[in-house]
Amino acid sequence: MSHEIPCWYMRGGTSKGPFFRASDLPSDIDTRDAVLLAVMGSPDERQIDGLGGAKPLTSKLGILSVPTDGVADLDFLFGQVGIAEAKVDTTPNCGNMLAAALPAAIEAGLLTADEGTTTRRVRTINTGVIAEITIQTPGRKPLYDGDARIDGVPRPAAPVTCGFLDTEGSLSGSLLPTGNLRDTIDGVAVTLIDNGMPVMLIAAADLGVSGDERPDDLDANGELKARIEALRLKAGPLMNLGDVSGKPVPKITLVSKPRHGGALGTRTFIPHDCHTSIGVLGAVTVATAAVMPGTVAADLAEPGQGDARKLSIEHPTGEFSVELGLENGRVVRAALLRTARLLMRGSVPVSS
Ligand code: NQM
Repeated sequence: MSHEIPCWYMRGGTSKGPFFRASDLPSDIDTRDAVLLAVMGSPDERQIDGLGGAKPLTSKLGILSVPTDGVADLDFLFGQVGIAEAKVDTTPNCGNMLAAALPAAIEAGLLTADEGTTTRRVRTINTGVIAEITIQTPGRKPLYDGDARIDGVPRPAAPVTCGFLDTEGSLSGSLLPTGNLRDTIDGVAVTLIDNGMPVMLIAAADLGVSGDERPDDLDANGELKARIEALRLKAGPLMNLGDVSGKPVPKITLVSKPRHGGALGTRTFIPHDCHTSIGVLGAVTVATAAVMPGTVAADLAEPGQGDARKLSIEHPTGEFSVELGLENGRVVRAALLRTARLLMRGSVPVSS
């Protein structure tokens, strides 16, 4: 016997995956995850029997519900689905998939749109981070076509603006979980920081690379990847994340001087594959480190000046602009642009 689960397949920023209404999925978490793994085709390196794209950025999903606590308008549960591993990890945030949550919720009939533009508070329930998201809704329907461009996505689309407050210590408990702007692990200087995403920053040069390599070339460098993983396993407990051997956090960002007029050069591992661009809250966290003198990023960055700054974080397919609001030297707000698109609406058959 099989039944069908309604599904909206969305691109959010530089990631994509299916979105579901929580009410359409089993309420028992183990049963729900078994269904989601079958839908995505995991565990299997090719995810050949499911919707997953066999890469971390395309093995993601979102689960939506409407909260009644008045704090947020929409709850978004992000799932990072293991590819070869039978695991749905709902621990971390994903700002890219978050960009698709509001249009998906309107498509799914969970929320109604305003005329013209629609702004709602979307809570990522993985960590409790709340973002104010604005999308275009002429005729009270999400508009996907438009002129906004983000690097890492070939075609322009309608803008999705995302504003974040209170992202400090999303999973690590505080912005600098060790209390230090820099630490040393195995003789390597690192900054351990979490402003929405736990990230270990390392100067690329300290690991013998320039930080300008193509992701494929970095992925092919087994020695570098082994070194990064050894450092990451030690960073995990220092960042209050415990044993991170099976976890997708912390991410690792190799930083270098900007080469294209931006604020900082980056190559980010998420955590085992090199990102073709950079994650959203990863970029917010890296930009935050860049404006904090004493971090390994600040040494190399061109961070600008003042309480309202726009930092262009360079990455393998272009740049990611993050607007930061500072008060007394502390980052208190972040804003950025994404785009999102409905790729398919339908239902997935599930054996029961
Ligand atoms: O940092 C990739 C992505 C992400 C996460 C990752 C993200 C974020 O590009 O908020 O968006 O770091 O695994 O979707």
